Amino acid sequence: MSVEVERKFLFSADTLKTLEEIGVCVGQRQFQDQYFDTAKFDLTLRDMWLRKRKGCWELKCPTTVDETSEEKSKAAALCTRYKEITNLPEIQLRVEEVMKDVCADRETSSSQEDGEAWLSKMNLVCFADYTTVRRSFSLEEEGVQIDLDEADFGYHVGEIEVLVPEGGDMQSALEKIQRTAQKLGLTGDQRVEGKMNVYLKRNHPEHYAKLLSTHVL
Ligand code: V4E
Repeated sequence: MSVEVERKFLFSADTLKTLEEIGVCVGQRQFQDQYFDTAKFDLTLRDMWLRKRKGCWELKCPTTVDETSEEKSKAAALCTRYKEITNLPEIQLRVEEVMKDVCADRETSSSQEDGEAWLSKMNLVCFADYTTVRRSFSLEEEGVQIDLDEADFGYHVGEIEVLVPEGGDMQSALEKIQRTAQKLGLTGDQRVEGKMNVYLKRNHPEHYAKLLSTHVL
């Protein structure tokens, strides 16, 4: 399991020009994301994001932040950190833990479920469905990837991303992101909204408001 550390940014034609000068475009791809939760938002209110992308399941969960002074820096506050789980039985176990109180009558382990029966068993339904065109760039800085995303609902956002193996060097990842942000000339000191914020605000304002009021978004 790895931890994804990332900083989002708004990009312009100038950012793209800089990126083409300092990095190498390593590809463009398109993918559909479908996100799942219960009608009461049991997962997302815990900042857990279950999605299916290109036929694969992924669960993003919060990490416990190491409270060193460096990690309390302004630059670190612009970054998010999430554990990324891609192993389906482990995803099902994590979801099951959350649903313990919600679904009283589960008898078998969800890892033995066929197909997607586990979704209905845990009352999970799709609440967001969108497609992204992503251009990815790599830099000389080792392990840094930059993605420029264009979502089909008209929102564009970039992200600087470093994957840290569990227990790996978080500080070095934050520094790599900070150096990359400087190279790109990013000056903003506010967190930039992700695709999901904008999608929910437009399509599911009640869900969005709940996430805001519980400080998940
Ligand atoms: C973690 C999260 C959500 C799930 C989507 O995560 P995100 O990184 O925005 O999506 P995407 O498509 O870029 O995934 P990738 O390909 O990088 O894995 S939706 C909301 N969150 C929480 C969250 C937050 N609180 N603040 C910010 C700035 N982003 C996400």
